[in-house]
Amino acid sequence: MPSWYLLTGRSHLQMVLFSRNTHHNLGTLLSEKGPLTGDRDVDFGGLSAHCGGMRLLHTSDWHIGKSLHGRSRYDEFQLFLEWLLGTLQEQKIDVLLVAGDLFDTGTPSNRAQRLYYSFLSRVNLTGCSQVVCVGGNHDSPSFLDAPAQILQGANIRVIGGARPEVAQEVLLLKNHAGIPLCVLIATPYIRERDLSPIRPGESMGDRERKHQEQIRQRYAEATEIAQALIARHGGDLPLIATGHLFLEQGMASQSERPLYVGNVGALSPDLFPPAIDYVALGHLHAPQAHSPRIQYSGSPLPLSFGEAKNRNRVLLYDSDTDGVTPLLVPRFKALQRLSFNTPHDLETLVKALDSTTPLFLEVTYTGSAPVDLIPLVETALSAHPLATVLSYINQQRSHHIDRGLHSTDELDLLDTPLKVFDRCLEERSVPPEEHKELRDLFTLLLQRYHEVDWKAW
Ligand SMILES: [Mn+2]
Repeated sequence: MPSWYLLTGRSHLQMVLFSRNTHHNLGTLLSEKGPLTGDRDVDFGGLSAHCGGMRLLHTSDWHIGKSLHGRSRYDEFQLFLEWLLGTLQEQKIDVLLVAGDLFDTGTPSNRAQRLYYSFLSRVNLTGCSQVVCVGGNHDSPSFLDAPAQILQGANIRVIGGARPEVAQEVLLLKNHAGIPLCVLIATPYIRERDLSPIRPGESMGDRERKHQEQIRQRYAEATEIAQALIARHGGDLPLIATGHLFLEQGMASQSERPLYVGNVGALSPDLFPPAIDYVALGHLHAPQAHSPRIQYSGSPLPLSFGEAKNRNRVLLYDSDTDGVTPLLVPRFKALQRLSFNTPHDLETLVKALDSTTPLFLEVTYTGSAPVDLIPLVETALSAHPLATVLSYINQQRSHHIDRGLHSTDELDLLDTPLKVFDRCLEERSVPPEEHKELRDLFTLLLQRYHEVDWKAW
């Protein structure tokens, strides 16, 4: 059953006959060209419609497939994606941008992939015209890019890794009727090897400065190409950019993998030319803005207990007002830290818990008297069937026990490769003055290891 729809862009107004089921444009009936400023209501022969600018939804760092202390969270990822589909429809979003780290690893599980593709297959039904996903430092560029051609047919653009030519990352996005919505500089996470080979004798500092300068040149070049494209389309399309990177003064959480050794190579926000109207960033998991124009959406779910108090959100950019509105993501499962000194404290804390919603807990005992931690906590929580303890930390014994491992081995404390490396330095009596350099080198090796696109060939 065809329907009338009024389709608008910044410089066009068009009335088309549109198939409600297939979204196919069946023919243009009326067209008006020329700059339209601000919102206005238009009346075409008794059929009126609201004419506004482009509405873009920015999200990042989904990390589909990531678990928490061995506990999978597929139900929460699914609920988030369902919520996002509803939000795209309710908020009349034209463009969805995902600024990297769609998956937690370069080889996501089949279940994680099913969630992703099931989501993408339903975006078109929400009225959203364009989806653009760029790769993050956790994503495998070749894995994301593999289905790019087939997805492009469904108005889903994927840029998994840096393209050889910057121009290939500059996209003109159009709505279902073919009217331009915006120009997007779709920049994924840029690896050092994407830009230049390492030369013998270069220090880490030299390499970092070179990498930063090359990223700056890339955005400058992309902006020039984008501005020329905008000029060819009437001159007033919004210019949007993405990035998956660490900006100076950014606030890291516990769940990001460092991009640079000690994050000393953080980038300056002035690398984004002022011609860009909005910069949609990914990488940092806590919601934060450098300025209204340059923002991190943050991850939609808290990915570690340290992020339990974050107000996770997605961001809505409206090109008409040039304003950004946060849309809070519902908390599908609460994460909470309980820290207690005496069994009495524990009882008080447990009484204050909400027993009506599902809850993941991290429990820390800070007292000095010996206690049998797990039975103590299990008894205290017996009236809270919806609460699940994922991690016990007994500071008195300096033991960290992950439930399910059934181990009190001290190695459980060493939950990152760097902590294991530190222990090696200690045990091999390496002089302390050598620690920093060795740790930096080890971190660099780890980063290199994570950045290998293992299944690219
Ligand atoms: Mn991330």
